Amino acid sequence: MNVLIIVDLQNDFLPGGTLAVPHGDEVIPLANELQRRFELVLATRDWHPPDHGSFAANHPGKKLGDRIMLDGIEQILWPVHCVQNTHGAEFAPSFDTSRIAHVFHKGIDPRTDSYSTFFDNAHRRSTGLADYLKKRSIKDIYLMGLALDYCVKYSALDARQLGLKAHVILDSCRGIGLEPGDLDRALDEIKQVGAILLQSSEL
Ligand code: VGL
Ligand code: ZN
Repeated sequence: MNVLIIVDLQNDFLPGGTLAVPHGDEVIPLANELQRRFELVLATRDWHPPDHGSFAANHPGKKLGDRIMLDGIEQILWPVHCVQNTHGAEFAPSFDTSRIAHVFHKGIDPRTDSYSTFFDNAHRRSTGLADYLKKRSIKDIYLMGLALDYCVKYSALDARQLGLKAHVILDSCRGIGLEPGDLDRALDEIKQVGAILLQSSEL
């Protein structure tokens, strides 16, 4: 069975959102179109409580982009984004969610961030996606969405660690690019672990 996993197409990651990924909205028509070519469509949502430790606003004296230690691991500080049950955390209005079989949530624990759609950044807590795939004997996944250099990248790395065949549909992703070169470095890391980069036209 071929599976499409659509990562974080939420208002806060789109232009006008609090953690807008440049040109993030451009992948929505592709997300809608690509779903028809897959037997199973899954999606993820970044889903933070208001007191989440990745928000700069929750660390007086710290600013956006600062790096701190959070529960034993390094954490970049972000703007408040994707707070549970707020408009920013909702899927983009033009994103067709009718074919999504299950939505996995991540970043729920206030003390640990979670970029990957499989595990939190400390690899302590699972989102349930790995078990979901295993139960259905799914060994092959296709990833798309936001952001290429965070959630998509770490999902591809974890997928490989789990022994899954992981594909990243490049033209269906956009990155944050906090530092110059981040996007190229993300692509290198994705390739290095043996994930396959492809374009939607090759599907
Ligand atoms: C993401 C930064 C913080 C992402 C989530 O979805 O890529 N990036 N939280
Ligand atoms: Zn987040």
